[in-house]
Amino acid sequence: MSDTPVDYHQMWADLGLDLPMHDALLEAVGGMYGATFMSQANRPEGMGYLDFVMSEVHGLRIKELDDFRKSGGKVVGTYCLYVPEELIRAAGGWSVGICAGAEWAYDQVEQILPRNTCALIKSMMGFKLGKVCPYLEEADLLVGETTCDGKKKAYEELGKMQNLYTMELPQMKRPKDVAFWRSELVDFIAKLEELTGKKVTAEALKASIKEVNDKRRALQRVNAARAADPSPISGLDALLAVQVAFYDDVPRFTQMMNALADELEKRAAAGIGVAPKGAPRILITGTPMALPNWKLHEIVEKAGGVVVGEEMCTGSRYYEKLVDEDASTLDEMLDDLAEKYLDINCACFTPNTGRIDDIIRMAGDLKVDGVIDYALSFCGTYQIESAGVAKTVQDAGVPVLRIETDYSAEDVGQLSTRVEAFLEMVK
Ligand code: BJ8
Repeated sequence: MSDTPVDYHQMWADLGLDLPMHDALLEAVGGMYGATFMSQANRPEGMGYLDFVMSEVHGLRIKELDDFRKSGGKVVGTYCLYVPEELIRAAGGWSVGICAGAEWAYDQVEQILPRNTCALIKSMMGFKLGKVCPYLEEADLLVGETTCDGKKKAYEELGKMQNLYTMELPQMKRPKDVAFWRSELVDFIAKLEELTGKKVTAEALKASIKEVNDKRRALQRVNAARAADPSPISGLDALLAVQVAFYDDVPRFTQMMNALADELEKRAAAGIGVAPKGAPRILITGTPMALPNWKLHEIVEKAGGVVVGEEMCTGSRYYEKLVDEDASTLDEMLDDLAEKYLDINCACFTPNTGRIDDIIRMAGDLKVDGVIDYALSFCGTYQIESAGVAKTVQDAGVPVLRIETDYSAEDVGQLSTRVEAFLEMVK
């Protein structure tokens, strides 16, 4: 970590970014980050690493990707949890999750996509059309997937602008669907091998399974510490850790998250928290919160609550399940990968009862006072699940607040009022 600021404008220009717009984006995100994260009281010292990563989010990390590519490496950009990072790494590539958490270039997006498209898809398109995302431009290959209809069709448009491969994801989880998904993994390996020029060997895949599992285990430790009252880490900081997990260097991130977990475990044992003991404890479930979407966590925590868990793709769905590490042949490892990945609970599947089971289990483990069901506007799958989720969780004795929103700041006042009333009620 050096104190001397580095000027990355030439690197961004070489990537084809729109420099004035990109400067404006960085300034806006930097301002938001300062106001949202640095104003929190009594943060764990280990968050210094994530503060640093965020301060270099389009700088040092992009330089690392740039250097990797200049030495012959390939970068693969992904948008969904179902795309196995283990396979990308086993083929010698680096995987980066592409952010889609801010409104950008919607005027251009709405010339291609309907206005009533969810914010996540509009943002994914806006970063491309507005030429402000260096991760996108560093990606030698983007990987889409047949999850919701909006994403599926938006990938067709994105594929006209960049090298994009789409994986076909089944919509059910029967044995024949697992077998089909396994065959998609085999095709994906062939695509990756063609891209990187490297064979996916059993040895390489075994190593990458272990490496990615280690990352998930570190996040499990960080999140397990949130069961303490008071929670030793804010929901905002814990959310940030998972958001960063999608694009940071894997071994380095794992090491830093284990150090953070060591600190959190000590804080929990000593009763040190970020909010007073007894502050309303909230579990959030729903659509993912891609960087830099911190809106709902900020609202909850500014209102005096503490978010202690996220049942979402930027939360437990990312780190809870591990790939079995006992396999020794490529075939066995593919079986394990297919099984683990198809076990993720997404509303694009029918039925999706595993999600509700997870919410109830997490609500108990984390001793939550209330659940907030969060759906992006125009996300049909999660919006339709919302009523059923609320009923089952309420029947289990946990109060639920249902929220539908987008990435704009327009409804922050109204949402704050509803969240404040909810926190008052659950206590
Ligand atoms: S595994 S949740 S990351 S698909 S919010 S784009 S569903 S209309 S994001 Fe997702 Fe993979 Fe599932 Fe997770 Fe469509 Fe809904 Fe928009 Fe969504």
